[in-house]
This record gives sequence, C-alpha cells and structure tokens, in this order.
Amino acid sequence: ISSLKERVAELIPAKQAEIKEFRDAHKNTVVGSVTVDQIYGGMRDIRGLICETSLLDAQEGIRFRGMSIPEAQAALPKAPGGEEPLPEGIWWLLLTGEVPTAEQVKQVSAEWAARSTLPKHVSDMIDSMPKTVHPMSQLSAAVTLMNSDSSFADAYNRGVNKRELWKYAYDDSVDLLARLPVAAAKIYRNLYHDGKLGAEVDANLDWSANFARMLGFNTPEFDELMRLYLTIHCAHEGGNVSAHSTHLVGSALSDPYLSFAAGLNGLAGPLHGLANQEVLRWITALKDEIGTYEPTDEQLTEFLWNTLKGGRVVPGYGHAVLRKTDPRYTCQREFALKHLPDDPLFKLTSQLYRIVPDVLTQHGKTKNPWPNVDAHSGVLLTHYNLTEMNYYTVLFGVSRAIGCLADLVWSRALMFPLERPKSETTESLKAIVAGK
Ligand code: FCX
Repeated sequence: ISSLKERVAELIPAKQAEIKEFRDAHKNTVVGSVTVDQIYGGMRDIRGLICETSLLDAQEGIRFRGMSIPEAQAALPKAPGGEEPLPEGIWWLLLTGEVPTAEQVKQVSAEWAARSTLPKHVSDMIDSMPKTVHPMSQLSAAVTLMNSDSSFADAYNRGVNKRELWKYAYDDSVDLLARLPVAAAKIYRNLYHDGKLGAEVDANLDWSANFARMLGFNTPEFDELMRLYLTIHCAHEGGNVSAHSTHLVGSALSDPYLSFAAGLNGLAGPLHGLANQEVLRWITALKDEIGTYEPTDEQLTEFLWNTLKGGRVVPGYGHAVLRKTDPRYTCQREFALKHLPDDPLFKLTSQLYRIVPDVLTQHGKTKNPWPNVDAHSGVLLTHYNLTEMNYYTVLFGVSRAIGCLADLVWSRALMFPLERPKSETTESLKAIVAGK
C-alpha cells in the first residue's frame, strides 16, 4: 500500500461523519431555486452537485482544495532545478487537502513509473488505428479498453462491500494515471512520427518528464512546460463537462476507466477542451487570410468581426462560470513572458488579449469577454515544436485525469448514490408554472 492510499484511508471516516452530521442537521435547508430559464439554459448556476476537490469562483478562478493557482505553484514540490509544480503533487493535494513533501511526491512518481505498462491488447489497438481517427477518439478508446483488468469491476463482481469499493477505485485510478501518458505518447508517435516511443519510462524521472521523453522532447524547458500544463488543467470543480461526465458515469458504479473515458469524450467537444486545438486553427486561418502572424490591430479586429458575423465563437474566450481572465491563462502568460517573450505567436496572443475583450463586449452577447485556459496553451506548445494542434486536447485529457479521478475516489469513499436528476417536458413545465 502506498502511503498516499493510507493517508486517504485515514481521512475518510472523519469526512463521512462530517457529512452525515451536516446532512442530518440541514436536510431540508434550501440552498437555491431553479428558474425556467436555467432549465433551458444548460443549468447555469444551479447548485446541484458536490465536488470536494476543487471550487471555482467567478472572479478569482479555480482553487484546488482551497489553494489558488499561484499558491499551488509556490507550495507544491518541484523537480530538482525546476520552478514549476509537479502534477504528482496536485494529485496528492486533491486527494488529501494536504501539500505533500518532496519525498512523498517522489513516491508517487516512482509508483506511476512502476505501473505504467500498457496491456498488450490496448497497445495493439492503438497501433491498429487508422490515421484518420482523431487522437482524442483513440485515447478514449484506449482508456475504455483498459477496463479489462479493472480491480474495481472485479471487486464489484466478487461482491465486495460498498464501503471498501473506494480502495479499488483508487488502485484503478493509479494504474490509469500511470498508463495514460504511455497511451497518449503512443498515439502521438503513431500519428506524427515513426510509431516508436521517444523513450521507455524511466523510473528515476517524474511523470511529466517521462511523458515528454516518450513524446520525443528532450529539453528541460519543455519538461517545465509539461509540469505546469499538467498541473493547471487537472480540475475546474464538478460541473464542467469532463468532470461532470466522469462523476455521473461513476455514480452508476462504472469502473474508473469507463467513467473517465466518458469525461474524455466530453473534453473532446469544441466548446470544452477541444477549444485549445480550435484556437490554433483560428490563428492559422488568420495567418492564411492576412498572410502574416503580425496583423495590424485593424486587420485583427476585422477578422474577429468576420468570425462573429459568421455565427462562430472566438475560441479561447468566454466561460460558463468565470467572469475575469482565467488564472490558468495568466500563469501560462507568465511562463511565456519568462521563457519566450519574443515569440511571434506569443506576441499575437498578447495582441488578441488587448483587442478581443473589447470586440466581444461590443458584440454584446458573451457574459465574459476574457480569455480562458485554451487561449494560451497551444502557443506555448507550438513554441517548443509540438505543432500538431489536433493533439492538444490529448494533453488536456492526461491532466484532467488527475482531477476527475481524485473526485471519483472520494465519491466512492463517501458512497454517493446514483445521480439521477428529474427532467421535464415543455408541457410538464407549463403545467408546473400554471400551478397544476
Ligand atoms: N465568441 C463568440 N460568442 C460567444 C463567445 C465567444 N468566445 N462566448 C460566448 N459567446 C456567446 C454564446 O455563444 C452565446 O450566444 P447565443 O446566445 O447565441 O447562444 C452568448 O454569447 C452567451 O453565452 P455565455 O452565457 O457568455 O456563455 P456560455 O456559458 O453559454 O458558454 C463557452 C461558455 C465557454 C461555451 C463560450 O464562452 C464559448 O463558446 N467560448 C469559446 C469556446 C471556448 O473557448 N471554450 C473553452 C472553455 C473552457 F475554458 C474549457 O472548457 O476548456
């Protein structure tokens, strides 16, 4: 047993007791109301979910177990010589609410490296994929297929007590996190290179550096970018499409592989994680039309209006909950200012930051004209020659596994029931409104 699993086991009884006491005391306390508009409007702002691992504030952005991104960046252990947090540390933080020591993070890295072997049928399946299959579809299929050796599904079949099921969800989650970069790197190398991994998993390297080596990248700066990237994309509370899909499917006691594959399929949508690919596609279209990555402000403004008039969204801008610049955007901007201030695409990104919010405000539709996480990530990846934009959402998915799976482990530990909200028809709603 890893010391992290032991620590989670220690924390569970107190949390269960806290929730029982709170729930008993406030069973009938009303925390909000639901309007007809919200029912048709994608349930925006309805409080109907519990997610213990992270919480989003519309003004200041995400907090992981109470820690803002700058706080987490400062507090979490770094690689030797590095300045960015190791994503293994955020896994620990999300699971326990505690900042791990460097030694504890090392244990996580070592465990993930040791458990990283892909089952043969999964690697054969990836190798058999035609190049026309989108990398997100490949990743989702690979994760679904991994459930053949799910210890959670096996435990359920053996009739293990519901109280114990979280332990198996934990084990599957660790296996999934360990294997995910290998599957993702294989997909990358098959699609864009010679089909051979850039390196084997090295037991002495951290998760991000191993992932970078397998993808075929060998520079300390790219390792740092991966550490930052894989940390900040991990979680965004419970209601976003990928977190909610994983949580929902998990509530049917589908194992962690099946549950997270559902989350990946949601992440693959252009209004969610695929937006990072869309941003680069949009910038490329801009360059093709104007002939340069250095448009004048007037050219850029015109291109933006053409996008909006064509009934399309400006990718990377707007958010369902946030109402300010996403701190995940800001920390990537800081990374760029530190490492690649003169990069032409970064300059264009900065120019967009100066111009898009005004244009979107004039357009008058979006509730939030500010950039989100996806407006920046592709530009950083391109700078380090990871230029295959179709692949970008896969990186988001590798990171998102951390948050979705931490939530899943706790959902099973707290024995949350099957999720099943009530739906209405327009007719039945009309009857409710009429008081019938
Ligand atoms: N460009 C143009 N129009 C936009 C817009 C944008 N960037 N953002 C919102 N709008 C429009 C909406 O399409 C909607 O129009 P409608 O009334 O004709 O349907 C109107 O403004 C009101 O939308 P709003 O309430 O502000 O936003 P929603 O909660 O409905 O949607 C998303 C939020 C993120 C889906 C929306 O802002 C969008 O499409 N952005 C571009 C895609 C994107 O960057 N997605 C990534 C988000 C995120 F960070 C992630 O999950 O990865």
